Amino acid sequence: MQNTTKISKQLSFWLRHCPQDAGLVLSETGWADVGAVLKALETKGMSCNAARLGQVVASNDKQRFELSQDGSSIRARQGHSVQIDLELAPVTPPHTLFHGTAERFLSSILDEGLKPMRRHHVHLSGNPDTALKVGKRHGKPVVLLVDAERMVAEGHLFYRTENGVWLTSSVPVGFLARNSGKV
Ligand code: HQG
Repeated sequence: MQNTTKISKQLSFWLRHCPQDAGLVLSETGWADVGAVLKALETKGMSCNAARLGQVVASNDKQRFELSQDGSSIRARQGHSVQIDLELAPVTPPHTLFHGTAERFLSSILDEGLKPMRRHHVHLSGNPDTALKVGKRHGKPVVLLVDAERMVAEGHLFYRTENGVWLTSSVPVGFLARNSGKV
């Protein structure tokens, strides 16, 4: 059976960024047909059946995907660059959230604040450890503190995905700090 991580990475690519690579069509809310996904995996030499796909979804370390109740559709829970509506309702965040990034991005972040870059939203973490891991993906990590409480007071909206990632449209620099003080 095909390696779980390999299937998971392929699913992330298709369901977040490039459904056309697999001939998939996502619904407005990001769902793809499981039968079509299994066929596409087969074409890529990653043989998989519905039960195996269920295991890949259930065992995913960050719970990146979800299956519809009847098992006929699958979608990514966050991280899209393709335009879809995740149907999330705004929720009140904890007073501080965290963003892990790399040192080399700091000067640009200081100029522009946090921007979604190629995704739909800026991704924030509920705790500094998770943010550190996210930052390490990009280089020497830095964890920024986000004054979510004041952002809410000033009208910014926050969303929380089912796998615990906090999303917002952007974070202006005035809401950012480092542990040592203001950035
Ligand atoms: C940086 C993973 C320059 C930003 C994680 C980040 C997350 C700027 C990078 C999810 C900037 C974008 C997302 C600015 C932001 N100037 N750089 N103005 N504003 N940046 O990968 O947050 O494994 O798109 O700091 O767990 O690192 O994919 O975002 O370093 O939840 O499921 O631009 O990806 O989840 O990088 O990670 P990304 P991210 P998955």
